Amino acid sequence: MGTFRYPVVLYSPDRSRSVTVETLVDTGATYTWVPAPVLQGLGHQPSFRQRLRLADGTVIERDGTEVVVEIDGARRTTVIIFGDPDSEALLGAVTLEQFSLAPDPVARRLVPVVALMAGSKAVESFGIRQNRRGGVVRVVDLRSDTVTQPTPEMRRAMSLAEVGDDVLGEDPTVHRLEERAAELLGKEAALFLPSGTMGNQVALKAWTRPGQEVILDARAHIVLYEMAAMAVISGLLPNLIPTEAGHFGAADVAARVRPPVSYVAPTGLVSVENTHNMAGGTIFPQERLAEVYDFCRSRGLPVHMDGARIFNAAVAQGLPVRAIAQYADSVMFSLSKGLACPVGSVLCGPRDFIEEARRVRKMLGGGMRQAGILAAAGLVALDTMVERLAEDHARARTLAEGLADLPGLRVDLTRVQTNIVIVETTGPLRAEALCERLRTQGVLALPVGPDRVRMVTHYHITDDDIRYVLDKFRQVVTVA
Ligand code: TLP
Repeated sequence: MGTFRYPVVLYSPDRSRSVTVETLVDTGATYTWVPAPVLQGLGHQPSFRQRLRLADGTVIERDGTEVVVEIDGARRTTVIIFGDPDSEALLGAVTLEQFSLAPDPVARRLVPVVALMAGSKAVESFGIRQNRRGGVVRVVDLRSDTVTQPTPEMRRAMSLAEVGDDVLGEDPTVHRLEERAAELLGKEAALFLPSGTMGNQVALKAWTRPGQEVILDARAHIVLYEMAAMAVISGLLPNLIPTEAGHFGAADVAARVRPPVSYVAPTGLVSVENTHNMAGGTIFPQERLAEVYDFCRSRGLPVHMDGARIFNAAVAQGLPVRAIAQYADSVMFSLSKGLACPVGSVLCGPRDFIEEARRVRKMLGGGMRQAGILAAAGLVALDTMVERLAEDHARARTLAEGLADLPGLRVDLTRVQTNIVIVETTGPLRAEALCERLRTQGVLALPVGPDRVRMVTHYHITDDDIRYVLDKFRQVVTVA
């Protein structure tokens, strides 16, 4: 045990360049100091958040990434923690086991890890600015839960994933994810896709034929944010239901179903969104879903659910996800939002529908080859990231309640049911300007209308971040 100088060879991310640094190695804590400029010079950037347990039991989060290093002639993949060596003596107190094992993707075995620490300059290069005293100004990114980074466990699973050519049906990890998803949602089969948009559009095309109408909410993601794909790809017309909270009943559908006559476009599908993004993460009430589904069945109309955030709906209602999915013939859910995967969504439904969806996915260029690398993260997400969504919901609630008290802002607290908070501006400060002011204070939010700002809580947002955001809001709304 002790601290001594030691040569460490560090490689650039593509391994084309290397630098040897003589650095202090602390054998007790198995960490090494590496000056930030060295890491920056090699092109390293933080790529995930790492939870660290200090000797006193406190858990902190820091950015990290993986680098290949050579120590004593042996190459290994190791974790870098981005911190500020001047102010953070704390890593010295990190318990050994936090850093003692990590998978080596090349050797496919666990190897000892040396944690390296980069100074605040490297953190700055990630978009986090320094204040005048040299401390770090943090950035709290509430623009979307899509900004989440894969967890270290996902990265490990990805690096070790068994893969094959999925277009040839030979990727065992994709198969495992599809089987797991189908089982969880209570459907016969499932299909892994690169995005939620593709999942929705594949479903629309697989259920309908050109020249039909789709009944759905007027602010559905499929209507507002999918590039008119239903018209372009599938030749469909939307038949819109204007809603306040994103949900509707059987009577609303009944009023829009076209009669079977030769001079109107027939209704081909009904689509629901749960949770509803633009209504503020609202849950489609179970009784209404059941009512819509029963009505559609009686008319022979399929129901698709854009369940990008269905796990939020399930956790918030204390229901198994299949209890929600039972009221739709097909359900698309996203892995890359609150579940923190880098890429991916899954479409679940009857076997013959999924077979057709597989053909449509290929037609749209969504057939992926060694996709098990991505599916591996999905499997970790389903095991580890679902129950914790309750934390995001609690934080969204705290944020919404704090904002509701501020002048010039209005929040409909009845709509804050999951991880989304939509705040309306009521004074002269409009959404764009408010977001710009917040940005200069290190808080990122998304304007979703002239007077509406959306904030989404997620895996990287802590209780302290919420206090910080409320504090910054207080400052920016009280400055004229
Ligand atoms: N939503 C994104 C943006 O596109 C608005 C976000 O930041 O919330 N359905 C719903 C309900 C969604 O919210 C989204 C993405 C999608 C589908 C599409 O998923 P991706 O982005 O994977 O194509």
